[in-house]
Amino acid sequence: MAFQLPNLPYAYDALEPHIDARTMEIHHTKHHNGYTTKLNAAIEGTDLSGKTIEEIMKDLDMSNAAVRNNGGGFYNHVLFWEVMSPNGGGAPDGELGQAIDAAYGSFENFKEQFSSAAATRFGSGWAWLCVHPGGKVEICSTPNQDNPLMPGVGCGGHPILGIDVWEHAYYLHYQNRRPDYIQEFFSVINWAKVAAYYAENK
Ligand code: MN3
Repeated sequence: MAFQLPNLPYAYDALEPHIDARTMEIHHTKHHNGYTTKLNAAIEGTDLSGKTIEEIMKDLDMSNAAVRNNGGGFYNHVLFWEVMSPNGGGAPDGELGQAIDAAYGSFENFKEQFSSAAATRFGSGWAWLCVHPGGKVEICSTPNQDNPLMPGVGCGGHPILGIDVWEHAYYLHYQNRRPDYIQEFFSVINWAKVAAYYAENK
């Protein structure tokens, strides 16, 4: 069974004005679709075919550039769409909120450090909030389409929140103003979904 491009859980214009409809449509139908197609081509007829995307990520041969780039691209964007919502924003409460406070002192300090990780990622990549077994959370960042599930990326735990800082994620609307895009991303974070990923993977 080949991997399929998932539908977005909202309309392309649902995240306006924070993320514009044209960016969302191109990002989903061109970029994510491209990673999906190329991932399927890369694993067809290999022993990776039939595995889940998480299995493929965790056992990845990092020298396999086609699966690293396109499998990462597939997985990362599936998470990205899910952790955004037109009803998003605010701050997490419950056990996720407590874990963030325990690690970073306050939500405001977490926001500052997460934003810094996203802003200072040189070139293309992602910033993440991950959870380690036991429930500790950690911010980290990876280049290109790498992610924390991959072996040896120096960014541990299971990702529960990710922001795409490739220019294709923001350039149409924000041009070179990546920090403005990161600020607006916080207005669409679906903390209920992030909390669910936290509970599943802690
Ligand atoms: Mn992208």
